Amino acid sequence: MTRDSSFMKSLFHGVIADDLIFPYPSIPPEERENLTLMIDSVRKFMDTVDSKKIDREHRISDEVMSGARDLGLFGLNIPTEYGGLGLSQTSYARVMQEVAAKDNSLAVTLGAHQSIGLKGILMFGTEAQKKKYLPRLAAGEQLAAFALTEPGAGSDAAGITTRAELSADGEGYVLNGSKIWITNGGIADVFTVFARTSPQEEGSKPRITAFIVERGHGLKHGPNEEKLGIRGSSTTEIFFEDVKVPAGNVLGEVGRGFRVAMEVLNNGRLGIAAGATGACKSLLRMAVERCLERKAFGRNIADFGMIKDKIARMTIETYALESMTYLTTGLMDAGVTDYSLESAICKIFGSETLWRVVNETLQIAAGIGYMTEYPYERLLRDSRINLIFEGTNEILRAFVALSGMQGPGKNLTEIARAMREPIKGFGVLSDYTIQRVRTALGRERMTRMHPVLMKEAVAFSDFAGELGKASDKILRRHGKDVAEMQLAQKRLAELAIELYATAATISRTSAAIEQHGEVGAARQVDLCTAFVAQSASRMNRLVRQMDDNDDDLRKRIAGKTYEDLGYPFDVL
Ligand code: MYA
Repeated sequence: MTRDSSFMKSLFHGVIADDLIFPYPSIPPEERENLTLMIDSVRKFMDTVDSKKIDREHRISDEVMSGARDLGLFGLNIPTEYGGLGLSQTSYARVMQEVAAKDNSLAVTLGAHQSIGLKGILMFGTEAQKKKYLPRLAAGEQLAAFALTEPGAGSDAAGITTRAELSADGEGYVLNGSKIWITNGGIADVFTVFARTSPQEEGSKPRITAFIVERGHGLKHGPNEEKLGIRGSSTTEIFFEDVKVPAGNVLGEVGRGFRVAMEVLNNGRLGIAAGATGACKSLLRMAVERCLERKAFGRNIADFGMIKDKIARMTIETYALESMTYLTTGLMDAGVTDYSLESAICKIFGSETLWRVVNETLQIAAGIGYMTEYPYERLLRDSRINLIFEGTNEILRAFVALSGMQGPGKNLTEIARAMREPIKGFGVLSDYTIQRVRTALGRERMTRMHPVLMKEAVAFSDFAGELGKASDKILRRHGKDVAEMQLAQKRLAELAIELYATAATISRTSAAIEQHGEVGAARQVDLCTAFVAQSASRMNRLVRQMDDNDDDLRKRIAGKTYEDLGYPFDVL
């Protein structure tokens, strides 16, 4: 396997790239030592943060911002030569996990700054751009924001209409348009802005260019939006009215800005998974504390089976989320360059796990969970956004399925061509036959797990075969209409999400057994066994529904409800 291989893209091809995910990534000892110290300081600092006050006042106080600055929290992922801490992806995620465990408004402010706001400069900036912008961003003297979304372009990122035209003197670009829901919009000084640099033409994809725009260039922002949650973070509209940006502020190549946006988002989505991991762990602690102190029918509620079931599920899913998040950051640290599917999967799984965990924690807290005096309802409000921003979970499911099928799809096109020219196409046909036979016979197996996890690995390998078969079948059945088959895409994406979570959990647990022995790692083995069993039953259902489903019925019902503009029936 090479650095540009993706574990999940290989899996869609029916290949289990064991060597990418085994052994489970670990942090080098010297980095671990620094990270432990850092985590300790961040925890102490976060204990001083009053989240209730932030939520009530709709702003993060100057003291909190300055405490974060002192700890270097604005320059975690910026290399030391530009004044940052130069943390690896794994250490960055681990620190953001601690911040999000305590306060989501601060996590989102720091995340919008580093995960996406300045990430374009890190990934695509020239040396001059890095030298100019990164030191002040690292120190937290300036904040960064990422400006892509527009009123008519949310999920459809390529549909933006903000224009950038070459200025009359040819020395820069003039930007006109507006962006909405920009995190840090009211407080940032440096914006990564995406604008079209080709005229708007019916049916043709625009050429998009990324720019570094300074507030001083003339960009304006609207008032802070009133939001359901993460109320301490700043979310505003921003406006460009003849904003002149020097040509030296083009980020990456002119016309290649869509790629900049996608690569930044691929990277940024892991911040949500890391934050969700932190939030889940802290909710679990709160839920357990509540279970142990609350009595009903003369007993602790922790004794009741239905409560134990909730706590067990929350623990199992948090374990799987943590496993996949740090598998992915480990892959990135190892230099793997294509992690777009893995990071989208982590974002979906992370945001949905957190949503279930926060909901169950509130349920365990029951009456007090609903009262604003306690933190549960705020945590519920704060968590909801994760299913929406950095790509809604719906568009990301479509992305996972379509992007995953792209490889097998290309294969099928080549096969079709080869069948028209059987002699020239012999190589392609025989390769394809070998791959299909391999998949059909189920010879692609996970082999590098610890033997204790043999049963789990067999389940993984079996369902991995099903993913290959399912994508093949969907592509043959729908051809190029597959882009319209969203329910098939959803099932395929869900199968892929389950598989990645399963693989990560097996890999991490294998490493735990190797390190601590079977007895020492017994708890992790239980979590892994339970997760894989639950996941396998979900995968079974998904595979069955690939052929046996009521998609058409549901689409018909939705169609009628649209026609009636809602629900038309009354009992009386
Ligand atoms: S920021 C705004 C977030 N917005 C989005 O995420 C937009 C979602 N939409 C998209 O991603 C795209 O429009 C989709 C494609 C995917 C739908 N990596 O024809 P195409 C390539 C690499 O499919 P479209 C926010 O919310 C593709 O291969 N390449 O494109 C901030 C093709 O290449 P080629 C990719 O149909 C909130 C080309 O692009 C990718 O137009 C603040 C065209 O593809 C990819 N992913 O749409 C967050 N996708 O031409 C703060 C496509 O070569 C977070 N391509 O074949 C803080 C966190 C911490 C707190 C946590 C607390 C718990």
